[in-house]
This record gives sequence, structure tokens and C-alpha cells, in this order.
Amino acid sequence: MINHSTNFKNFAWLKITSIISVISGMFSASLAFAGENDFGVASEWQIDTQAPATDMMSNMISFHNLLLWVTGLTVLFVGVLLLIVIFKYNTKSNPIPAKFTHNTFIENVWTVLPIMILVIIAIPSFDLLYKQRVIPTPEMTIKITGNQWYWSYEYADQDEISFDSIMIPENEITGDQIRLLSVDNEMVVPVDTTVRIVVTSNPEDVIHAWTIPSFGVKIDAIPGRLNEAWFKANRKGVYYGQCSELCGRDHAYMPIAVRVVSKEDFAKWVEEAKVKYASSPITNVIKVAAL
Ligand SMILES: [Cu+2]
Repeated sequence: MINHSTNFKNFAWLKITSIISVISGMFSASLAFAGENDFGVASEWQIDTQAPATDMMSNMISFHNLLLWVTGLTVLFVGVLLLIVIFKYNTKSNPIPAKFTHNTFIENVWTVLPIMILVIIAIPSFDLLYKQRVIPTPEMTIKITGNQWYWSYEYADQDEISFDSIMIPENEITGDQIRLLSVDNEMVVPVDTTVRIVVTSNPEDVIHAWTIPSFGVKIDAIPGRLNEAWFKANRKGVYYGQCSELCGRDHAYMPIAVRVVSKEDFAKWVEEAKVKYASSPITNVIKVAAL
């Protein structure tokens, strides 16, 4: 029999430890990034972000931590004011209320202070938006196409290697493969390389969204349109994401897996991939002029 009260206790305790980990993360973002194995994949009960694998994501986490402070302190301040009003100015404690209505000093303070807070937030926010939108000179370009329900990859700069990437079904998972995340053909990229991705969706398909949380990249794949984004992974490993636009029946079963390897290993992979995928190119090639 399931012991509900023990379950609840466990749940409550896990939540408390998770909250403590977030608070400690505010002091040192590195605390949340435990072992190597945590990279690129969420861990159980994790409520903080996944470990960053790009400078962009590190900056996004710093921004997130700044916002936690700003919102946390704002809630605390407003909460304290509210408590003062409730206890000090209720009918019992303060039967004869004051009649004044204006106070120029305090009105200036509550106008100027929020503006300053918004400016403090806006500076790193606009900086991040700019860096995401303005793509640095790419060292390679990969075209990504969303299909119902899998992803296709085309390497424009590597003899147009192309392949489909399909989730490994639960009953075929082996070894260190991960349920709902591992795929048959991973997207492979070299480390410390600026990769431009151009993302679209099959013309007869629906909107999908390609994302890798550790890279800080999330971009819609829209039929008939070409979106672009970029990343520069600064550490090797396998990083996972999932389609992030509710796209239909198998939305949950079209994961994204990116393997970041050394530049030498990437060159080797390209040679192997040319042979491996020569006989099985992608099923839906969409020609786009921008490439
Ligand atoms: Cu999708």
C-alpha cells in the first residue's frame, strides 16, 4: 500500500531542498551545476536552469539571478509595507485616520525608484537580446527542418550531409540512452565554433520549435519561413532539448540531441557521415535561397 503521508513528506522535503538550491544559486550559480553527468539534461526535481554550455546561456543565467534579486526584494518590500498597513492602520489601532492626501517627496520616490529599477533590468536585457539577434560571422551553417514528428539536419558547409533524427522508442533504449531524449542520429557540432542555424518547418507541416536549454537557444520552425539563430558551445558533451511548440500528436516524441565534440573528432565525423548518410538523405528537402 502506498503511504501517502510519507510521500507527501518526501515531496515537501524535496521541494524545500530545491528552493534552498535556488536560493544558494542566487549567491553562486555554480552551486546548481553538480556533476559532469548533469550536463545537457534535466535532473530529477530540478527547478533551476540546466548547466550552461555557451557564454550566452551563462549570461542569461546571470540575468535570471539578477531578476530573482530584484523581484525577491520588491516582493519583500511591498509585503512589509502591506503588513505595516494591516497592523498599524486598522480601525482598532488607528481609529482616527489622517486627512492629508499628497506628499511630493514620497510621490517622487515611488516614480523615480521604479524607473531606475527598470533601467537596471533593461541594460543587460537589451544587451542579451542584441547578442542573440545579431549573428556573429558563422564558421558553419546547419539547416534544421521540423517535421511531424522528427527533425532533419542539413550541413551546408560539409558537402550537404543530411539526415533525419528520430527518437529512440522506449522499448529500444539501451545503455546510457535517455528515455524520450535520445535519438538515432544526433546533430554533431565542433566545440568553440560559431554555428549558425537556419530553422524552418516542412511546408505541409506545422510550427515546431528547436531548442537546447544549455545553449540558451529557442527558435520557432515555421513552414515557409526561415528563422536563424546561433550558438558557440564552449564544452564538449551531449545536450538535449525537446520540441517547444505544441505541434500535434507526437509533440513529446521529437527530441533534439546535439553532440559537441572536438574539432578533430568533428572532421572525422564528417568523413563518416558522408558515407553513412549518402544512402539515406533526408526525406523532405526544402530548398531555400538564403543558403
Ligand atoms: Cu514539434
